[in-house]
Order: sequence, then C-alpha cells, then structure tokens
Amino acid sequence: MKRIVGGIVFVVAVVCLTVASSWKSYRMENTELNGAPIKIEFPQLRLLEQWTMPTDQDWRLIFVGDVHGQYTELMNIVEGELGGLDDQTTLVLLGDVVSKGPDSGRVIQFILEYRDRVKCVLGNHDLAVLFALVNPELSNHHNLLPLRVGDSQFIPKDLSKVKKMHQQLAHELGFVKAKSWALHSSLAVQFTLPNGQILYGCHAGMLPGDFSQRTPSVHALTEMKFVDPKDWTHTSKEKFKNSKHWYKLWDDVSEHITVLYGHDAKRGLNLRSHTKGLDSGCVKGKELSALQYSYDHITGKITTKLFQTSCVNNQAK
Ligand SMILES: [Mn+2]
Repeated sequence: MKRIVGGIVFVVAVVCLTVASSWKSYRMENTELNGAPIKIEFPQLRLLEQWTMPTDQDWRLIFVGDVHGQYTELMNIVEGELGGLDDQTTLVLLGDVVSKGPDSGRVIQFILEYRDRVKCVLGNHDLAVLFALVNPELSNHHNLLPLRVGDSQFIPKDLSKVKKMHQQLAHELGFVKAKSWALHSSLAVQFTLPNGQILYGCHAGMLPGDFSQRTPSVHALTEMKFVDPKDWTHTSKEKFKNSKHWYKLWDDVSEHITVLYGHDAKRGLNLRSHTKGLDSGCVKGKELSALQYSYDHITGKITTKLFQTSCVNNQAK
C-alpha cells in the first residue's frame, strides 16, 4: 500500500512540475518544499545606487518624470530636445516608466538597449508589474511571494492596486526581460557632484535624513505624498489629519541636497529649492519634463535647464 501511495505522489508531483513549467517555472523555484526554502531565482532589487560624478570631464545628468509607456514622447525629448545620448550623458528615469500608456514594452527595450547611459528608478506601477510577475495567481492571498528589496521584503499595501494591466504587462514582458530590467534598476539613486551637492532620485519622495540617518521604506519611496510631521514613519499617498506634503519638510534643511522625483501628476511640475517634482502628466496628455544638470570641467560650473515636450493623450486610465 505504501508503495502505491508513494507512486501516486510521485506521478502527481511530476504532473504538477510539468504543468508549472515554462514561464511560470520561476515561481516553482520560489516556493517552499516541505518547509525548506528553495533558491530564489527572481533578483533582489537594490534599494540605493550611488555614483560620484567626475571633476575632470564635462558631463550631463538628466532626470525625467513619469514616462508611463509614452515611448514616442520619450524619444521626442531624448532625440529632439536633448540631442541624443552621447557618452557624457546619463539619463535617469524617475519611475513609473510602464503601464497606462501605449508602449511600455518599447520603453523597457530602450532602457535595456541603452543601459550604459540610462538609470532607472522603480515606481509603484513598476513594482506592481514585477509583483504580478512573481505572483501570477494574485487571488491566492495566502501564498503571495514578496519582492525582495535590499534587506526587506515588499508586498503592496493595497493589492487591489495590482491590476489586470500590470498582470498583462508582466506576461507580455516575460520573465527574462523583466528580470534584466529589475536587475538594472533600483529604488533610489544618489549622485555626488563635484561641488559637494548631492542629488537623490526616487519615484515618490524622501525625507531629510533618509539614507544618511535611516533607511526609508519601499512604500515611502514609491507611494508617499503626505507625511505626519510628528511621526515621519507615517506616510501616505492620501491626505490625512494633520498631514503635510513630504517636500515641505525640506524647507528648513541647510544641506546641499536635492531630491528629484515623479509620481505627483496631480500637482504637476513642482520645482522647489531642495525638491524637484517632474511628473507633469504626460500620460494624461500634458507634458513630459526633463531637468538637466550639466557640468563644465573648465569653469567647474554646474547649470540646470528644464526641457518639456507635449504629450498626446492616447489611452490614459
Ligand atoms: Mn506613481
């Protein structure tokens, strides 16, 4: 009898493995077998990537607000306004590069093709796509695989925000391409400039002291619009009692730090001394914005310039 049961279990296991193969195979590698974790195949996302910009050569760093699959507009600004990407140019996409717009796949293709010159920060929609990728069966709430980000694990706070469009996009991109994109990206970037100024790039926002004094949460980096000024661990996308826009906490900061971000299309272009909001609602038919920092190594001067291109409202949701 034991033998028969063993045989049946074996056959069932083989059938399960066969059914779960191909594009879902990475999920199999992520599940636990008899309580023992098996190697996790999907890459751990980086929380922060840091660079020091050179003093002995000219360069330009260009930060671009939410692209949301608007490939044509991205090309208009990169090839038109910015004159293309030469080897002195670094383009930083501030997250939500995919979903809503018509050409998410081409935007990812562009990022991967120009990976030497394009940095990519992940936004809430990007994480939703990656989360949908590792969780093809989202309805099974008890068996969700978190995304690994730095030392922590991430599951979206509101699972209803992971929508059909994210699942579809995850399927369209496929595991290999999504993995390359994820490996190339991070939740935040930091550039130290020759004059000592520090530029941070993230999708939603950062608070004074983030990364230098504490590690910000993935949720805050990708979702935050408001913060409780008395309890900075309490952040939200929605306004709540006594909350403040997070960027107002930077008003009294004396350090030479600037945070560049996207995410807040409702507010639109929002350039303040320490914070630069660059989501100007391209996917809603408004503008795509790019803020350029360029360095002249002869004079040692850094100048900034804003570029904007108008967008066509294709299928904004
Ligand atoms: Mn966003």
